[in-house]
Amino acid sequence: MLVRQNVWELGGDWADPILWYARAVGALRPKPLNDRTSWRFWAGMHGYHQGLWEFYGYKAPAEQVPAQADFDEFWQQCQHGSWYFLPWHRGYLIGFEKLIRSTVVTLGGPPDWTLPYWNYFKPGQDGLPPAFGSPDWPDGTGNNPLFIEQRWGPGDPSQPGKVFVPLDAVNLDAMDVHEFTGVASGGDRGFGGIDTGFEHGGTKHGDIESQPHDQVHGLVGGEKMFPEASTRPLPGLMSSPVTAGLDPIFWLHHANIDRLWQSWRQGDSQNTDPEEASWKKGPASLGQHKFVVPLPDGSPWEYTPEQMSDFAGVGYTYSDFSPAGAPLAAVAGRTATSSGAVAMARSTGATVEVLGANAQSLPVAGKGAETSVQLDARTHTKVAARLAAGPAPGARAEQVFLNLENVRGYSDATVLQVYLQFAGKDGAPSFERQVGSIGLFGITKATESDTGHAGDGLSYALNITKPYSEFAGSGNADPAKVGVRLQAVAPVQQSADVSVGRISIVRQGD
Ligand SMILES: [Cu+2]
Repeated sequence: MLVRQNVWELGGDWADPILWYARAVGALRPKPLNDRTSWRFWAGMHGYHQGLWEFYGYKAPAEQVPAQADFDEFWQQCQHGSWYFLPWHRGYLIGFEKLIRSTVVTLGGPPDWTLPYWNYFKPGQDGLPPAFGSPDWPDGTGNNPLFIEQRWGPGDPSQPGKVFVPLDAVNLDAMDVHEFTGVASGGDRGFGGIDTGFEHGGTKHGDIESQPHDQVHGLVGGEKMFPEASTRPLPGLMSSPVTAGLDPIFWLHHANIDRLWQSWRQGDSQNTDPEEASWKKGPASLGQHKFVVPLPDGSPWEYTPEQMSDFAGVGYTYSDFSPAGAPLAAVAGRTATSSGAVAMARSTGATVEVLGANAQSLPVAGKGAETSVQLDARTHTKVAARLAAGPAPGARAEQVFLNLENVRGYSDATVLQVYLQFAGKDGAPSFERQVGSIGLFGITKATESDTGHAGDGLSYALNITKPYSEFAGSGNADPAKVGVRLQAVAPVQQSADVSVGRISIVRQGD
């Protein structure tokens, strides 16, 4: 059995699996764009953007993209904002790992090469693995193919390409959500996402996709700012789905997300993959695009979510399934009933009701933005009573969500920490809680209208049940106004035109 290992624990910055990965990447990079086994062909299967690829030197203007038949069959397949997010990426990783392994063997390396994973949550491992942040090979010669200059996330500006994941911007809250499939209407998005057809760029991301997947993309890729106020920021490769597959770290990040999927399934008997035929058989069963990647010999391999869901049959495992690799510090926004037990969230068929919303579209620039949501007093009283009583036997747990709807703009790397400010009655001091963070990975694509997409932007749902319970149970809560503060991890440029169309608070329950 092939075992995918923790990249930080392979036995050195340039341990053999990393060195062979670098050699394979170096061998696949110069291959023609239209070769099904080239580095760039594989990145194009995730997403493609002619302008950015040419600007960054991944495509010469005269170079031909794959012939139409190959382009249509293989390219631009990545599933985001969909319950296919996890299974599509699992098959994509399996195919990629086979290609790298066969390339490693051709170069004289080990026949059991496996893709390592990067678990940024594990203490001391939040930094980009050193081999990826060094312009040089271990012998000091340059041109290390694992090094990418266009990583503009947090780090030491004197060492471009070497970044870290700030742990206060990421969390594993999704691991406590028991339902795979979520709701699109403002409640829980589910661990794995909402029920869609083939969805290359959906606007409502599932819980594990939103966090930590999207955040890590934007935090590693970052963006380059320009002094001219009118110039839009440039996304780092990892910051946008149309360039992410070009960065060799992409695959180690996705191996970690893939690991978390299996870790979730092992974590609780309630955590199961969808049973619907439309999920199991994939979009091909709906008459839509199939999931297909080339094998190392170039022949197509079609796969279904059902095959990907059978973990015993996928041909690999992981060295460790603990989500963080160590106990995690408690996080503020968790789902909890008044008794402190984790609420069981049955999303399907639940009632979703709006408690209140802010008045108008909110521009986000510089350090962030603030607004407030006025709550309907009667609905608030009902929610407060249900949260205090806890769920009746067999009933759904009452849950509360903060929705950030129709977020638009041109800054895929932006990460916003989200805070709620609750006011007390009669001038009692307000208290503030961080309730999560959102990463705008995919926002440019979601903002531009194209065939099949209206340019509605991305929409997020954060579970605020715990802080809301605290607020509602405080005895002198003033529901007239709940403050919402968005704090940017890195300043948001004016030219990026980031805005939140509407911010609402909704309840979900019976
Ligand atoms: Cu990704």
